[in-house]
Amino acid sequence: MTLRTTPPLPAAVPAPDGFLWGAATAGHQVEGGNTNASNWLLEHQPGTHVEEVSGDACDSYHRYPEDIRLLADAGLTAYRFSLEWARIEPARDEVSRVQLDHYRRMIDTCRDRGVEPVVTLHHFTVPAWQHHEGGWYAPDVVDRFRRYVEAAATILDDVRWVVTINEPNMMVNQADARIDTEVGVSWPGPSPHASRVIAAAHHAAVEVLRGLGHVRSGWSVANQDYQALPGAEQARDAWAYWREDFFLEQSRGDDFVGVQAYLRTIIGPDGPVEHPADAERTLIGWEYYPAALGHALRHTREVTGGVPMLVTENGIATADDARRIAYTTGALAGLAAAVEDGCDVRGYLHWSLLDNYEWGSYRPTFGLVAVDRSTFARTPKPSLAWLGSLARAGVLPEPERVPADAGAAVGGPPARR
Ligand code: GCO
Repeated sequence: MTLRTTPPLPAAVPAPDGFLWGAATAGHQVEGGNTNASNWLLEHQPGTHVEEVSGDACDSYHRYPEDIRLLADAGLTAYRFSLEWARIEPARDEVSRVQLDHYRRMIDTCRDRGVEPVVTLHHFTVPAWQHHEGGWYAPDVVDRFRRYVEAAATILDDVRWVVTINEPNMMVNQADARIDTEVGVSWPGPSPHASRVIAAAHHAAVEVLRGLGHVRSGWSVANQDYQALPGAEQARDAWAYWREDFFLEQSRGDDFVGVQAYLRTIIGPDGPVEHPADAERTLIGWEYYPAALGHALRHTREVTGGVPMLVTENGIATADDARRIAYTTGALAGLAAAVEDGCDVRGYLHWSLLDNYEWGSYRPTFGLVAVDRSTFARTPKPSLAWLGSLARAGVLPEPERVPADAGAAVGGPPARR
C-alpha cells in the first residue's frame, strides 16, 4: 500500500522566474518571552481585553534553526520573519549587540539552508520605553524609528528584501485603540495624523536602507478587498482611503510593496455590511474568501502604478488542513490570473509557518506546521509539503478570475469594482 502524504498538485501554469515561495512569522507571535515589548505590557495590564498572554509563544527565539530547516526541507525558498525593536534597543539609546547577533544568526541560518531571508523591521510592537513615551504618538517617534533602523541595518549587509513596517494601516487602528482604552470611548476610525507619522517613519527607514545599496525595501499593507454594494462606490472609496489607499500611495517610489490579503469587506452607503449568515467562516470569524488575494493584487497595482508586489501574507485560520490547501489553491489561482493580466508579483509568503500567537489567543491556527503548546514540538501539516511541492515544481494553480461581486454575496445584484 502506498501512503500519500502530500495532496496532489492542481492543474498548473509556470510561476514567474525567480518567484519566491515561502512562509512568514512575526517576532512577538513566535519568539516567546518578549517581555520588553508594548504588547507584553498590554497582555498583562489589569483589566486587559486580551484572552491569553503570549508567554513562551513557539519558543522560536531558540528553535528558529528547526523552523528554518522545516521550511527549507519542504522545498520553500524564503522565510519572512521580524526583528524585535524591544530586544535590539531595550532602553532608549541602548543598542544590544547580542540581540543584533542573534538576528544575524537567523539570517545566516537562512543562507546556509538556501533560503532567502525577508526581514521585517517592525511588526506591531514597540519597546516598552517607546510605548511609555506615547508609542506612535511620541513627538520624536520618526527619529527614534530611524535610529533603530540604523542599528538594524548593521546586520543587513547581504539581505535583499526588507519590509520596513508591517500593516501600518492596521497599526494606526491599534495606536488609536490604545488611546481608546485610555479615554474609554469605542473603537475610533483611522487617524490621518498617525497615518502621516507612520508614513514619515517608513520613508525615513527606506532612506537608511537605500544607503546600503543592495536592499529592496517596502512596507506591507493589509489589503481588505473593499467591495461596494451597488450605488455605494463613493462610500466605499471614502471608507477605503485612510484604511488602505493612503498607505498604498506611499509605496509609489518604493522597490516593492507587500500585499497582505485574507478577506473582503463589503461596503454599503453607511459603511461595512454583514456577510450573509450562511457564509463559511474561518476560526477567526472571517469569511472564507480566497479570491481576496487576486483582487488585492489588482487594486494595489492600480493605486501604486505598478510597483513590484510581494505577497507577504495570505492564509487561513482553520483546524482543517484540507481547507487550508483549498483556500491557498484559490488564492494562488487568483494570483496566477493577476500575473497573466500583467501584475508584477515577485513571490508568495504564506501566513503562517507556525501555529502561533494571534495577538490575544492561540486558538486561530494559521500554521503550515502545528506546535504543541507544552512541548513546543513541531508537526508539519500536509499543507507544508503541498506548498513546497508547488515551489519545487515552480508552478501556480491554473489562473482563476473571480469578479468582485459584493451584491451577490448579500443577495443583491452584482456590484462593479
Ligand atoms: C496581521 C499580521 C499578522 C496576523 C495575520 C492574521 O495581519 O495582523 O500581520 O501578524 O497574525 O494577519 O491575522
